[in-house]
Amino acid sequence: MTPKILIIGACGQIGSELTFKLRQMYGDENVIASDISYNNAEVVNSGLFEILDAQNFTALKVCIEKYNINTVYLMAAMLSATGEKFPLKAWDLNTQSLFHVLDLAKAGVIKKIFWPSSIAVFGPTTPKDQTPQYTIMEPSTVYGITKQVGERWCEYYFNKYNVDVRSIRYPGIISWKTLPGGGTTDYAVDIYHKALQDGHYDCFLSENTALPMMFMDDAIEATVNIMAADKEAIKIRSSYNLSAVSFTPKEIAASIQKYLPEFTISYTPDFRQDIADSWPKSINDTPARTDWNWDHKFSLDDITKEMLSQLQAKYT
Ligand code: AKB
Repeated sequence: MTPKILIIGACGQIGSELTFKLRQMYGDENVIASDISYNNAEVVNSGLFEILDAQNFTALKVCIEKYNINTVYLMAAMLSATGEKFPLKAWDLNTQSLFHVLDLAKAGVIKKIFWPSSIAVFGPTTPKDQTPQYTIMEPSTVYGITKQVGERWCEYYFNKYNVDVRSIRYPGIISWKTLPGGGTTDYAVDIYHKALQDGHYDCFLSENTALPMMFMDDAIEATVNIMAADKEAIKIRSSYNLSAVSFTPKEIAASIQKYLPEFTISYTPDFRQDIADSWPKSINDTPARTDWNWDHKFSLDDITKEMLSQLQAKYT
C-alpha cells in the first residue's frame, strides 16, 4: 500500500518535523499537512496544506475523501501544562479527535493510524526508575488521563475491529526547528534558547527533577519505524514505552556549560513541578527494542552540541 498520508496538527513541534520527513520519504504529493490555523509558515509553504479542526468529524471525513487518504498521523493535542489550565478543553480535543480517526478506520475509510501517547500516562504510584511497559498507571493530570484512556481505546479498536493503530509513549522531545507549547518538559528546549540569548535561564522545575527526554531526530525515527514495521511485529496495541536519555535541570545546565562556560541557571519551581514529580524519572523500553528494533542515537551531550550549533546559526 503506497501511503497517502494526512498529518493532523502538522504545525506543532513534532507534527512539523514529521511532515518534512514524510514528504522526503513518500513525496510531496502523498503527504497532506493540516492544522487548525496557519501558524507555521515553513510547513504551510512546503506542500499541500489544509485548515482542519480535528474535532470536526465531517470536515475530517471530507478532507480524507478529497485526497484518498489511507494513513493518518494524529498529532493534535493539548499538552500537560495547558491541560491543567483548560481541563475540559483538553479532554474534548484529545479524546474526540482520537475517536474520529478510530471510527474512520473501523468504517474502512482509512487503513492505518499513528497516535502518540506520553510518559504522562504514568502517575505518582508508578515505580519511578526504569518504569516498565506494564505497571501501575494512575495519571494525575488531565493530559495523562486522556492519554491513558486513549491507549485503552486504541487497544480495544484493534482487538474488536482490527484497526491498525500504532502508538508510542513520547518522553519530553527536544528540538530546534519548532518550539514546543504547553508541556512540562518544555524547559529542556527553552534552556538552550535562553543560554544563547541571555546566558542565563530561570528554570520552572527544581534542580534535581529527573525526567525522560529524547532528541527530535530519534523521536521521528521511532515514529516512522513503528509505522513501517510489519503488522505482526506490533504486539502492543495500547502504546510502547520509548526511552533515550534521562536528566535533571542541573545536568542539562552542566552539559551546556561545557560549550558555554559562562552560562548560569536559577530555579523557581511553579505548578509544573507537581506534574513533573508525578512522572517517571527513566523508562524501560525493552518491548519496543525487541519488537520493532527501536534504538536511540543521541546522548545528552550530542543533543546539547546539536541544539547550540543549530540555534546559533538560526540566531545569527
Ligand atoms: C508534556 O510535557 O506535556 C509533553 C509530554 C511529556 O507528553 N512533552
